[in-house]
Amino acid sequence: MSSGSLIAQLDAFEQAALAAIRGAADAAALEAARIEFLGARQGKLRDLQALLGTATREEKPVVGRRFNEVKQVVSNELDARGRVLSRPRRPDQAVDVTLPGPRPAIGRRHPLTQTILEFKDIMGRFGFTVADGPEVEDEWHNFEALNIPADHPARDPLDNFFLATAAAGDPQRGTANSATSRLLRSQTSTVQIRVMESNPPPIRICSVGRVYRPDTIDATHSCMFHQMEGLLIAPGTTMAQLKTVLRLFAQAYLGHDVTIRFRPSFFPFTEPSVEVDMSWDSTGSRWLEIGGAGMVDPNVLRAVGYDPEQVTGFAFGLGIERFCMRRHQVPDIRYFTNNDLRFLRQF
Ligand code: FA5
Repeated sequence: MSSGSLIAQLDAFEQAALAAIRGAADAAALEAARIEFLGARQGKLRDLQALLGTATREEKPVVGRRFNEVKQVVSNELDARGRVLSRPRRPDQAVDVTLPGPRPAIGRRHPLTQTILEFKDIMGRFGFTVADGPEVEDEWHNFEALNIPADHPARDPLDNFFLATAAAGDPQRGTANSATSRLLRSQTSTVQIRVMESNPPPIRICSVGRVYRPDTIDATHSCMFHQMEGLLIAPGTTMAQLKTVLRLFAQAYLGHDVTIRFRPSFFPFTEPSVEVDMSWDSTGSRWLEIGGAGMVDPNVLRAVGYDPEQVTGFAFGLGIERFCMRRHQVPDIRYFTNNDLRFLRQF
């Protein structure tokens, strides 16, 4: 082949390649042009390169120079067009105002908050109104009025979070011995006392909130957890009614496959007292304690100014985390406070 026709072929290649590259409307079209003209296996330039061998010794320098030049020009054009296509388009081209906007990420309630709301709802349907009490309590409401005298082991400073905020001049600042000591409440039973102190019977309340205990943390124990207290004071209240309310409550929240069992127990503020367990699943092979309950002790009724000859009542305190764990089969209480979004997004 003469050098003239080889040069002409290179010129024609250059024109066709540049036209295809400049006309590429997007990255895919540009890539197709690259493969067609510069592709290492089937590109047109590769075919022309194969023809270079047919040039004579004298023609080779001219044809070779033109070949390299064409290759360079086409490559540069390819790069330049690539940069243009990857540039962000003008806003009026990029935004289609008729499309719906991006959805904002919507948060959701923490599983324990969901549980608390549902607990209050169920108790409302049972006729219990919601009462509240402070998390920082005095010893009267946390212990004394609940028939837990000063020498009771439950008041051990090592078993409670006492605060170093006792009244000024108190030599026992922040210790359990001080009559003015304050502590983070260890149970929601404190609210029983507050409600009875300021309301005459009959009473039918529930109270949900945080309680604090320096317990060793494990799969079912935390040092900050939630309880729901229930208190019903009315003439003729019986233990059978208490058990029925607890069973109906557990079934309302967990469904009818849950089994509740009662074990005789002791609490200073109820007599008789029971501890309440629930089956962890339908196999019935594992039980988890969910609360304590009993008939309000006459000493408690006296402490709030009620006449135990006139009124009776029952009370219970349930662990909210454990109900929530059972409902969702959460194996470890620590998931609730780890702030792992992969866990929280499941609720
Ligand atoms: C009480 O706190 C009593 N005030 C309950 C009560 C109220 C009895 C009214 C009688 C009348 P107890 O310490 O067992 O009881 O705790 C009640 C429930 O709280 C337990 O059954 C358990 O479900 C939950 N709980 C107790 N300790 C922890 C903890 N460290 N972490 C998570 N949940 C706990």
